[in-house]
Amino acid sequence: MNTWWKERVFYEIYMPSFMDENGDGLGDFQGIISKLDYLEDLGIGGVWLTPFYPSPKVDNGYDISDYCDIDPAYGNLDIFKKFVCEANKRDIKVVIDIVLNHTSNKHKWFIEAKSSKENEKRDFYIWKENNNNQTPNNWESFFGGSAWELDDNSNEYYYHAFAKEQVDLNWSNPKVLEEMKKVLKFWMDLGIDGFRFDVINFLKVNGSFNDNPLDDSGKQDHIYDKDQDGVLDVIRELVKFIKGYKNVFLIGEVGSEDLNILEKYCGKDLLDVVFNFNLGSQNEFNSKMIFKEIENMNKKYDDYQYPTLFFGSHDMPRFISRFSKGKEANKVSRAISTLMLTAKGVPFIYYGDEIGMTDLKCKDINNMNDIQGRNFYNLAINNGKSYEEALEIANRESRDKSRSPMQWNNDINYGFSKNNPWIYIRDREDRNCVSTQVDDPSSLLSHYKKLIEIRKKYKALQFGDYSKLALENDVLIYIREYENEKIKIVINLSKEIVEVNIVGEILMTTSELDIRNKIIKLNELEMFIEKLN
Ligand code: TEU
Repeated sequence: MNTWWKERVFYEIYMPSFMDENGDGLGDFQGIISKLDYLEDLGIGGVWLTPFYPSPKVDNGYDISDYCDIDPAYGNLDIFKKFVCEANKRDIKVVIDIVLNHTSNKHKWFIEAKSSKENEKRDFYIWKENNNNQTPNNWESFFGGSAWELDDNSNEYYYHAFAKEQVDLNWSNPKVLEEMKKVLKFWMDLGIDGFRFDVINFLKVNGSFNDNPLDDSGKQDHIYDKDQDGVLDVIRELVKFIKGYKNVFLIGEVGSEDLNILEKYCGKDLLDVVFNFNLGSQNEFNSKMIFKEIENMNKKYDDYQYPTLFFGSHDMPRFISRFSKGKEANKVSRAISTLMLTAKGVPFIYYGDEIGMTDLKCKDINNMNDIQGRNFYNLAINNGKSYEEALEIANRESRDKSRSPMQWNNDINYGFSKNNPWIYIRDREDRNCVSTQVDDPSSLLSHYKKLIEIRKKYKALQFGDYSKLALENDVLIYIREYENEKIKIVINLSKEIVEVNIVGEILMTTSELDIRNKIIKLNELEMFIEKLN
């Protein structure tokens, strides 16, 4: 099997926020096309696009109402084809995000299913009869509140793991799989190179519909509504169908931080890779945890499995904001990006991280866009919390933080749009942007560019195994080897200054070199990459 994705650095584009060409305040495909040169120059080998399908956008596109079209706000199928062609010209592969677990409540399948209990699409979704207005069980939605919504028309509940407008499909019905195969083929025929499967471990729920247990703090342990028997069989079927058609890259979003669960989803006849949330989603910078995860992935994964390296996404606060408490943000970014682009795994850069974009803050609930934040706000108010308390909870839960528009320059709306962006940024103070960094060799953007250049040049950084992987006094040291090539990476995660002897050829460093004495002094968070002979 040709694993072409190991050679590439991927970049997540959050559709609403990358570049708005038509001036409606929302990103679009023409906008992305106009920035492909930027991505090529950075060395990006593949983009992951968040959902762009027609959608009421209750959850910014993760509520799809038509799987085989483009939302008019983002463009149309002709513009999409042009985008794929322009990306390919620059050797950029296209990975699209597909939500198989649920559809929008405005999808024609659900509209039909809702119309009557006898409708042939009824069984595309999960229904339970209404007994005395009690929800069928205690399952909670991941956006807060019950996962069951009563449909007045039929007096039955339907199941939704996320918003009530995101209705879970019934994957025990083989017709759902057949319909989805058509969808996947449709996009493969349009030339895409990969799928990112949203919450793929949620496809099946437990047929017993037993209550989920609660832990000591009253938090629900989701043991019956994800990772259920049969889900891997469905995935195997999907993989067989897709790979039999085209060697596209299959990435699973498996909502779990447990490597024992994650590893079940990738490998031979399964997905190519799954995101490991445990690596990059910590709230604080923790060198030991980061190292442990890199080590665990290396130990656990077999020859058919490959780690992912990602520290940011549209679902989590930016790592630069999480990790830089008490540390210099710029140095944190340089250290983490070094690890992300040189360790073993497929790297995914989240747009804007390469210029050091920080979290967006929300001071007024009326300016909050994210459904997760707003739902938790409403629950808090209903539970008697004050406005300030509820706003704090909403801010903790809200995913708006990492979704603010890409900062192309420091003009109005950061050069993202001629008009007010879809998300409130009027009081944003972050001045990190592309235009001030692109020609500055000492900028963070140049640091990313240089790392990607090195990664692309040395096969050891794409395919190599570790011949050494260690955290010594909080200094991360690893050597990656492939054929006769050996590349050594040292990142000082400790607060102390460390001195290391230079034994090979220095390819890159953020520290002052003392070439005469063949010594390199690394301050906190400084790094070097060395080619060993
Ligand atoms: O995210 C799934 C997921 O992991 C999150 O819902 C997570 O459980 C939640 O944010 C807790 O913080 C995917 C998409 O990436 C996300 O944007 C969607 O909202 C969600 O699925 C539903 O489609």
